[in-house]
Amino acid sequence: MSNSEQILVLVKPDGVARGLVGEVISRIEARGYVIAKLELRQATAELLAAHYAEHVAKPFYPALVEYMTAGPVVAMVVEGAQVITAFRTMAGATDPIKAAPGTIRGDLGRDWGTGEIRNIVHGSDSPESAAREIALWFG
Ligand code: DAT
Ligand code: MG
Repeated sequence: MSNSEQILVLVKPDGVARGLVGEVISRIEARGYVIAKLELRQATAELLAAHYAEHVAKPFYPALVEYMTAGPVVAMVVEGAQVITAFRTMAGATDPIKAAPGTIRGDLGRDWGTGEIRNIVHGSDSPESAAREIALWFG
């Protein structure tokens, strides 16, 4: 029996625009995880409202939607045992200026002075979130 799990990973519009798709994929592959699905997508406000349901009512949400619809994202399903915990550790803290060196956000991100947090990647935070988000993006 396999204890493999899946996570939804997004390379966000800043990551795509800055040419960091390969870097993110390289880190995932170098770690030994498997990309099961991958697609370049333009997120819509409707998709994001479902994806970020927990944040819709928060003051930063309008800026988050503007950021996330500024250009295409690369959506991926990544597989492997404990991949959710592993990818969240690889991504680093939500705010790139607090993310540890060695993480995707800590190595590749910064505060751009635009007001919102641009942090290159999304990764589902639990098996339940992953199942919900994979259904939203790839269902
Ligand atoms: P993560 O992406 O680390 O799972 P999250 O789910 O709490 O973080 O937030 C989702 C996105 O929303 C995050 O990537 C950027 C934005 N965000 C979260 N908290 C924020 C805050 N306090 N101020 C501005 N943007 C925020
Ligand atoms: Mg989150």
